[in-house]
Amino acid sequence: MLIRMANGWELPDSAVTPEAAWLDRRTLMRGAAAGSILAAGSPFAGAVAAVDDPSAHLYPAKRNGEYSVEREITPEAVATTFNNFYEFGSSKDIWREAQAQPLRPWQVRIDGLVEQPKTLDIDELLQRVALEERVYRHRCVERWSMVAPWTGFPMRALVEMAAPLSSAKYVRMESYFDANLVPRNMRIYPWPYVEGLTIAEATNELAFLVTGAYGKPLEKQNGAPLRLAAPWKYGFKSGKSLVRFSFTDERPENFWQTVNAREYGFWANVNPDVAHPRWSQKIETELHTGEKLPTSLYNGYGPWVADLYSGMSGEQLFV
Ligand SMILES: Nc1nc2c(c(=O)[nH]1)N[C@H]1C(S)=C(S)[C@@H](COP(=O)(O)O)O[C@H]1N2
Ligand SMILES: [Mo]
Repeated sequence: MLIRMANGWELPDSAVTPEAAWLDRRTLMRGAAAGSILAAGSPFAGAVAAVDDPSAHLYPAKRNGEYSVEREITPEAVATTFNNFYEFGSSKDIWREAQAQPLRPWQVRIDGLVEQPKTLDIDELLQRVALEERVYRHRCVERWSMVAPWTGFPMRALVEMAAPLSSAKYVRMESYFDANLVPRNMRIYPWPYVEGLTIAEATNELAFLVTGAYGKPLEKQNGAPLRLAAPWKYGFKSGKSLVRFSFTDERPENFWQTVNAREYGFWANVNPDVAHPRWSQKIETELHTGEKLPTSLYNGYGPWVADLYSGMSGEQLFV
């Protein structure tokens, strides 16, 4: 079945249905129950991933207390069964389909305006960085939110390894793409998934490359083996299953911008006072409780990132 696209490319209807209809607590709790069965040893559980993953011994990593969140951490079973990962379908219930995502061998290509293009093996990369755990808020443009204990390393470390030339202004991030894994009805999308940050954003201390969560290697549905967490921006900025970092002097056009430029832009910083063309952004629904909570400017991370945007009033910073 083809998704309905009234104005060309856009998020499907599920994204605009009032939460009450789709963010059904019982559905989530059923997901939660499935999650606990998983933890008990289905073939998709972390235990099996640990055997295949040469870096599994790096988890759990020590928590960095500087990024604590006053809200409760979202239960793992919820965070791993309610996901956006369009490569595997447009519903939130794609965690089973996402098990088709390969994790090893995994090479990360670094190219563009750098001293020397290079290819890094994920496990070599993990040897060269210090993993830490950070508890971050995560706010989707569709108005659901969660709090996740990610494990990873500052993106700044990868930028330093890349040694970009001074002419580089942006980093374009590309997600893994295998047309054979994408369901037929999703093949019309402009793959691969692409996102971008300015170099200043990518080297801000909050920009975090995630390889694990909940004290274990990352689950496939959350973007294993390498995804971004840029918690002051709407969730779509944080690309999953990243394979390529290209340094460039041109602002990258991201996936959702290509899909619908009227509704999605480059900056996509969280702001409760700037509505999406089809819905207000003032309130978010906490995934595991269904509670409606107020959204904060920069998702509460203003002290870290507000300076990045001073004097940029001509830019659409919140779209
Ligand atoms: N490659 C890829 N990355 C992606 C997406 C996607 O569809 N494909 N969805 C984005 C969106 S809209 C959100 S909200 C987050 C969801 O992350 P989570 O499922 O781990 O909560 O991933 C982002 N990264
Ligand atoms: Mo999202």
